[in-house]
Amino acid sequence: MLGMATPLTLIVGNKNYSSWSMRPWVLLRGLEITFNERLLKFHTQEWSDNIGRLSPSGMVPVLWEGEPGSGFATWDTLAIAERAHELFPDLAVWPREPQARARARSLCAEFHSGFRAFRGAMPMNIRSRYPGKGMNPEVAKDIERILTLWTEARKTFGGKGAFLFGAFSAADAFYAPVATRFVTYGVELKGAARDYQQALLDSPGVKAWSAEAVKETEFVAEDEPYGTAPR
Ligand SMILES: N[C@@H](CCC(=O)N[C@@H](CS)C(=O)NCC(=O)O)C(=O)O
Repeated sequence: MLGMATPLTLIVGNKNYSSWSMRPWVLLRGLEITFNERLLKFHTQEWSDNIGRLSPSGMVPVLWEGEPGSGFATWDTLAIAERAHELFPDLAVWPREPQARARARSLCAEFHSGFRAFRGAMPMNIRSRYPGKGMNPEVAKDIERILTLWTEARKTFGGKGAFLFGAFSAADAFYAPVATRFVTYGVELKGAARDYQQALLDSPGVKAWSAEAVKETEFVAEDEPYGTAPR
């Protein structure tokens, strides 16, 4: 694992549900960057007692350099990816080739600000299986666009590597929760898109996050449009 003088701490939410938290966690882990984790579960006393101090935006994820709460904070997934890029210039958080780097940023930004139908109807829920749920014409259009982004990036920039831009990068971390959603909602992929999805699911960061997600038992109603709260 690679380290740096100032310790890093990532504040995250529930691993089963928090797709935004998953992204920087998978990115740092995938690039073998050493960091501490502080998990605040949604709708708990621990969340209410700490979120104001640990998150300037009141949301997760947040990356702290130094002491969480008094060190230097970077919040929002896109900003965290950029901060990691600056802190670890040798690690290729973004692809090294300028056009590939620009395209990787486009893919992340497009997901960050878009795909609302898909995100709303198929919220991340790693431990659950709801095949067929959430599909409608708007969601199908979003999925088609995602698959186009994946296959074009693989074809143009993938080279011999298994990821969107060859080696694992922030772009893959951004689409990790998409790969797990396709499993949850039984969206079957074909060809290059399927191969890429599998490479992502098999990548060390995604495997490690998912292994912890499936052990969680908390039921968060707003992320469970198809589930029933346990009694
Ligand atoms: N644009 C933000 C989105 C962060 C976000 O929506 N986080 C959710 C969890 S996945 C959250 O903190 N929700 C708690 C709340 O809104 O109170 C990012 O990219 O980091």
